[in-house]
Amino acid sequence: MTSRSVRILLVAGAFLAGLVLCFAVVLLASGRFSAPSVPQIAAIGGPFSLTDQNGRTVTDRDLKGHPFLVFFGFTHCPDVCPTTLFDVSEILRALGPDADRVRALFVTVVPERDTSQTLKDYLSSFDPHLTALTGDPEAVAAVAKAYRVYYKKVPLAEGGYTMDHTAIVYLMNKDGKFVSPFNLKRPTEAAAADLRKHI
Ligand SMILES: [Cu+2]
Repeated sequence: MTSRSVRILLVAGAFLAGLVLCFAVVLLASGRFSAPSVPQIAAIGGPFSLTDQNGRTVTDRDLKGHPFLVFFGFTHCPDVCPTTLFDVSEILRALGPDADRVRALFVTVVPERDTSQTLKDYLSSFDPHLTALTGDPEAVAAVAKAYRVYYKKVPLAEGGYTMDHTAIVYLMNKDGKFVSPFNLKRPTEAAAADLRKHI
């Protein structure tokens, strides 16, 4: 296992541990384990305003009425991001005409390098339903925080840098509420059927 995959696992592990902890705290705070309402793990996500690969503004309001997948990364990512975007592309293709009723967002964590034009070039390798988002570093940081996404610049021995980042794909429902991490480690048809349920 490369040190990169170890780091990614650590980041994912820390996130899930945090999620479980939140969940436990909510249940404890509610005073019983058979809480009547859905626990407040829905605090993932929220309002945002970013710019897509065509230079258009996209906000959370544009997503209302559509379930969506959202994932954070960067175009120079050597493996996780392209693999994820490929998997999501396959799912969108499997959805057929229903792909128009869902959204799939890729948010860069390196907005100073990943401009709209860079994102547009990058997306040409993937399904045309994908939207890539960039913006002011502060706006991106705020969205990442809302999704509890961790990212950090890591200098490389040979010069330049790479990014550690949370590799979770989030499934959000058509009201913009967090449903669950979206599992890509399953047959494409099963993942597509899962996403279709939320349309
Ligand atoms: Cu990546």
